[in-house]
Amino acid sequence: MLKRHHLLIANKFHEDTIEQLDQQYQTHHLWKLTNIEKKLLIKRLEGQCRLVATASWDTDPFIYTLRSLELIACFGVGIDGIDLVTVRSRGIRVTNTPDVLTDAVADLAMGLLISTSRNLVNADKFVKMGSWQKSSFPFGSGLAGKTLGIAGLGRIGKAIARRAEAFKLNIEYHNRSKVNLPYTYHPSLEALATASDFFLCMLPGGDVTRGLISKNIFKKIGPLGTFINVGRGSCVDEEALAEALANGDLGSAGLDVYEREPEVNQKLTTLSNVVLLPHIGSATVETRKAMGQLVIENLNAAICKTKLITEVKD
Ligand code: NAP
Ligand code: 8YV
Repeated sequence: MLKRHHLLIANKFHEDTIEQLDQQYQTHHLWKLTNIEKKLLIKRLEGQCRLVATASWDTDPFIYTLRSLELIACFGVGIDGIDLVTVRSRGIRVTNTPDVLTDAVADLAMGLLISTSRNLVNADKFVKMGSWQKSSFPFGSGLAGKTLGIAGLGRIGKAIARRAEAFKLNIEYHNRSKVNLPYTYHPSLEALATASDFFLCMLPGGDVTRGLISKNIFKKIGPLGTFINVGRGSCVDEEALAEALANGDLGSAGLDVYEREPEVNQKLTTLSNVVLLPHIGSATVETRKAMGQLVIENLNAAICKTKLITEVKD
């Protein structure tokens, strides 16, 4: 019944979901086309297609050339890949996939905390390279009694805090506004960094947070401290981070996200005091399936003219 509706898919965000969308809609796979072919497709779809599906943190700007566009259904919660100025000025609605990925991302953040504090990646190499027979592995640092500072105590930040409580960490945080939870609030990132043994960024991307975490923050986290980023790479001055890790201003780091993914600052890849993951916060089979389901439900709601399930509101 829905097959008569056109759907423009910007990128290959999740194969299983795209297969399901292919069955329900007349889909058009934008990422497979040359620029000339894209232009011709958009011209052909004008007036007939009003729906786009895309990854949330990255999209193809060609989607905005479709003047009949009414809804962008994003796969992902952080919508920094979407041109908010354009969508607001044209009244294009946007949906994302909050909550269904919160547990997976919070689990990964805890994984990075333990990997960095106990040096797990180097410990694995130590055993595999036969070094255990020749020397002993250096001690790590414990979590219990230390302070975890969370920049961005939103849905995922709170889920991390709940997990961290079980590890006996003391939780402090910074947001633009205070939340009603018994954690210490800091009105600035600098104050949070000063208080933190482990400073964890769970901030969204976009212009407002771009480059907020820089040299002065790393100095305040300090030579015994750890910086974890599971939010967005754009929040961080990556060059300053690599320098702080190399010169000892910052003790260690664990990163899931980067300034220019999938490119990673070459300096970071040569350091042994940083754990680097390829943006896998939500990458479990179950979570990606749930994210895809939410994309489909939002598109179906738009077609049926019922309330969108998870519309992004300002
Ligand atoms: P959320 O519930 O909207 O939480 C965002 C938090 O950041 C809020 O508490 C917000 O509080 C705070 N915040 C926003 N802008 C700020 C600013 N300029 N200064 C200080 N605090 C600010 O979102 P979420 O669901 O937890 O997701 C957070 C982000 O995680 C996403 O946007 C995405 O970038 C990232 N993410 C990464 C992965 C991964 O795979 N690594 C997966 C999912 C999500 P205030 O509004 O009070 O400031
Ligand atoms: C990505 C994420 O969407 O939800 C977000 O904001 O960063 C991730 O879940 C995921 O990598 C799929 O592209």
